Amino acid sequence: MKRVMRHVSPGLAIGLVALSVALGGVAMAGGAGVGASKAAPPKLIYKTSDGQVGPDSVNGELVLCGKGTHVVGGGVSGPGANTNVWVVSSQPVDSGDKGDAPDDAWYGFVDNEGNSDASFQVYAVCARGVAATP
Ligand SMILES: [Ca+2]
Repeated sequence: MKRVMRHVSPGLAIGLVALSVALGGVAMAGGAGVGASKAAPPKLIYKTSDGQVGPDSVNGELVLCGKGTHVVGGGVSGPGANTNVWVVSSQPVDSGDKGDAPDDAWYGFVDNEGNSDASFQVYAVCARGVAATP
């Protein structure tokens, strides 16, 4: 598998979430114009899942957004001091809702090349009140 990021710090993971939320806000704001309805702003819901990965192993965590919501951002946070854990994948995915758009969950996958157990967290920022486009 191809490595996407190296040594992800909690600050970077939070930054990725913030960027995703910001971009989502731009996309939502771009849809509003003259004559747009005064619908309530989307409600953001933050979800996390804790994972463990053993030495010389890989593991992933899936965070589901839930019915009636869409994923608008997410990220992975690893052990900051453990430089042997790599984020392999951090992405929105489809997880069995209607349709196959990758819009209802966030998946994070890590590779531990060290010789001790490590923990990681996967975050999903979900929104109610937004429509997904294919
Ligand atoms: Ca989906």
